[in-house]
Amino acid sequence: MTFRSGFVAIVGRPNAGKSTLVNQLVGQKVAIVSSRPQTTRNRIQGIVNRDDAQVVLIDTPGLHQARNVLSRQLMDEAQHALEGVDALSLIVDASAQFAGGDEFSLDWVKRFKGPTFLLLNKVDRVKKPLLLGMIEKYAALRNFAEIYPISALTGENCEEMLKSSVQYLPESPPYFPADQFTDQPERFLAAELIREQAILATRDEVPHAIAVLVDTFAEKSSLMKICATIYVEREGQKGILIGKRGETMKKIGTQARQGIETMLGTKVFLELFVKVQLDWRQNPAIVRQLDWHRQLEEMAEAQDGESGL
Ligand SMILES: Nc1nc2c(ncn2[C@@H]2O[C@H](COP(=O)(O)OP(=O)(O)OP(=O)(O)O)[C@@H](O)[C@H]2O)c(=O)[nH]1
Ligand SMILES: [Mg+2]
Repeated sequence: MTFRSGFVAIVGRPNAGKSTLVNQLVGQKVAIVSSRPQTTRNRIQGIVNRDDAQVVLIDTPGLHQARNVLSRQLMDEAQHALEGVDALSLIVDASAQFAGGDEFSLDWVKRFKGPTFLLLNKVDRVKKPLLLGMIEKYAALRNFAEIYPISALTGENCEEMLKSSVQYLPESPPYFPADQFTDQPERFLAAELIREQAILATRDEVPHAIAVLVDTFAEKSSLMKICATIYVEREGQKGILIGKRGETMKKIGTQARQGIETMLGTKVFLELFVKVQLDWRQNPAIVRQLDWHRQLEEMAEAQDGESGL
């Protein structure tokens, strides 16, 4: 039997369902999901193992026109995700009207010269007779390798689409051990699970102004002790996060702790702080700290320095 392995980047507008799709195919929660656009802030690998293939999916921040330091970093992340991939999947929300953002995404993916799939997502919300027209419209816009209507939420047609993308991967042994499902270290996934709950508990502009950094991640006898700081940009946002008599924070803490316990498979002691960092999305030093690929590189360099390498 031929074994194929390779990398497939998933790109598309914010909220199109990229992270939902990666979680659906991996069968594990690799990336956080929310109904607000611009949830994902880093490229994250989700590893799918099949008998005849290993597909490394790369979830990315949504494609949009960058307006601040943070969104420029998000777009850099999307660009990085294209490096060395074997195939690209452009995912669009088929339940929404075609708009300027879709034009922008179609234009953006032109920079990738390899096989490109078009995924018409959220078909659980689309009347089936409309799909044919959509497929014809996209097929006329670009020479896509394949076009698949899917539902990342229900899983409809996802396995078929995955099987088809395997055909575009080279013959190769797997890149990762079969029990590994992501490249994102647990410490950063924990921060994301906290951010997910903070997004869920707030509205309007607050979700975009939230950043989470883990300060302590230490195993203490039979449990994991995690201290994290939730950053917002304004005093008012801090008030919203904390809520009446601290109720909102309490809820965020409880839900996030449960999610982290499921991920780690151990008991967790979680301590959360909230801090205001004025306009952090415009602050390159803070934005850089959210880039965990860079944080890991810096940690490795510091260690090499210590060991005299
Ligand atoms: N009905 C339906 N909803 C979906 C589907 N896929 C995703 N969603 C919903 O769409 C919203 C956005 O999903 P995400 O997976 O966070 O989207 P994303 O593309 O990763 O978004 P960003 O990280 O912001 O770029 C969530 O509320 C999902 O539940 C689908 O197939 N059907
Ligand atoms: Mg996402």
